[in-house]
Amino acid sequence: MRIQANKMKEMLQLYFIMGTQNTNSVPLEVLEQAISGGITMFQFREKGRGSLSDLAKEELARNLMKLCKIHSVPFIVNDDVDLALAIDANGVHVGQDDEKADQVRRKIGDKILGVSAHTMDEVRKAIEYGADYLGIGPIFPTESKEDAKPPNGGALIKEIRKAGISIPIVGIGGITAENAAAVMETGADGISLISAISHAKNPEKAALDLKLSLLSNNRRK
Ligand code: 3NM
Repeated sequence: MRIQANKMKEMLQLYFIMGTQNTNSVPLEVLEQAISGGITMFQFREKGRGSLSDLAKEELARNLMKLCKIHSVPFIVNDDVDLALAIDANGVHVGQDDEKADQVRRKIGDKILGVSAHTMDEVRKAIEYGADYLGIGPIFPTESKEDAKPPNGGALIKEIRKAGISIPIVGIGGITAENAAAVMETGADGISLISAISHAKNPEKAALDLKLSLLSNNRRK
């Protein structure tokens, strides 16, 4: 059975993304601290200069996933469908330049499928192709993705909601504890981020601060 939208929205609240290229520390330790700080989902995104491949990538993925399993944090693999299937991850996230979402859906059955979208056309296609959630960004300028588009994600999330589309949405790009509430106000169900946690001196505190900023946003509603 495909994941239900309300359960998906809960998982998206504080969605941490990381690969070895995003930290100078030990990835397992960063993830462990992020989990202690309260992240609700994790994506393994091993991409860009100096990233691992083949067996080294798979071994790290397995170790990170083990940690997530212990703490009941869903584990998503970015782009690499074969890896997600080989290790039986909870799902896959693809961008517009990766394998097409309808093909991915056929391969992964009922596992979670996330799709990055940057236009209304991409949003509608992703939904038609079977996305369980959309990643919309960048909301703010980001240094974690070399080919990131100009920031405009906040406007797109508002447009999606104005069109009456209720699919679970997570905002991405330059999100911090200071601007997280503004992202939620556009109509997002959660925030996803790399550097706000992976570059933090204390990833546990960074995750906690992000969590608190979401809680204070809920109270204002
Ligand atoms: N995707 P940080 S922005 C992985 O716009 C990714 O689709 C984006 O990293 C998109 O939280 C981005 O450090 C990088 O800004 C997010």
